[in-house]
Amino acid sequence: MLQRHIFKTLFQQFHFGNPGPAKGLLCGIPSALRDGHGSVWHRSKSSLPDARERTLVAVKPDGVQRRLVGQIIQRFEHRGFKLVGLKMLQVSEALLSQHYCQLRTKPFYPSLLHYMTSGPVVVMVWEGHNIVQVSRTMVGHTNPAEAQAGTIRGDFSFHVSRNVVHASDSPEGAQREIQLWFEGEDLLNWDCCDQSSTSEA
Ligand code: IDP
Ligand code: MG
Repeated sequence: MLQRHIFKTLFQQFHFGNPGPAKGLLCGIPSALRDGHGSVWHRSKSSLPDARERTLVAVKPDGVQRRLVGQIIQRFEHRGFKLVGLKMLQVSEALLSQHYCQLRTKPFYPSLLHYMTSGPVVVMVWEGHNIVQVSRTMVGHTNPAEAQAGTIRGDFSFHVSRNVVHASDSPEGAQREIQLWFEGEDLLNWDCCDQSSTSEA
C-alpha cells in the first residue's frame, strides 16, 4: 500500500512537475530525494589530489616507422588519461643532449643519439592521476627483454637499443622534460566529458 502511494506520488511529480522555476526531467523529483543544494542523488565527490599530474611520453623513431603511434596513444586513452599536447618532429642533437643529459657519459650515448635522430618522433603530454608512475608501468622495463608482456615495450620490442617509447621517470623529470619539448601555449587545458569518472573519487 505504502509502495503504491510512493509510486503514485513519483509518477505524478514526474509527469506534472513541481511548481517553481526549475525546469527539466530531474526537477520533478520530490524534495525529500534531493540533498541540501538541490542536486539530485548527490554523491560526495572530490578531485583526486594529483589528477592534473602530467608526464612526457614519446614514440621513438622505431615506433613511428613501425606505425605504432596509434596503438600507443590508444593505450593511454583507454587507461583514462587526457592528452594535453602532441607534436611530431625531427629532433635535434641539441635537444636530445639536454633530454638525455644524465646519460652523456654512458658508452651507448652516441648510438642513442643516432637512434633518436634516425627519423621523426611523436612527443606527447598526458595528464591524469598518478600518471608518472602509471605510465612507467605501462611502458615497462627499459630493457624490453625484461619487460613484462602487456607493457608497451614488452609487447612491441625486444632490444634496449630499440625500445619504442619514452616516459618520464619522476614528477620532477616530467616537469623538466615538458618544458624542454613544449612551449606553455602548446599545452591545452580542456575538460573531458568523462572527467567525473577519471579525475574524481
Ligand atoms: P628509460 O628510457 O627506461 O627511462 P634510461 O636509463 O633513462 O631508460 O635510458 C634512456 C634510453 O637510453 C633507453 O630508453 C634506451 O633507449 C637507451 N639505453 C639505455 N640503456 C641502454 C643500453 O645499455 N644500450 C643501448 N641503449 C640504452
Ligand atoms: Mg629515463
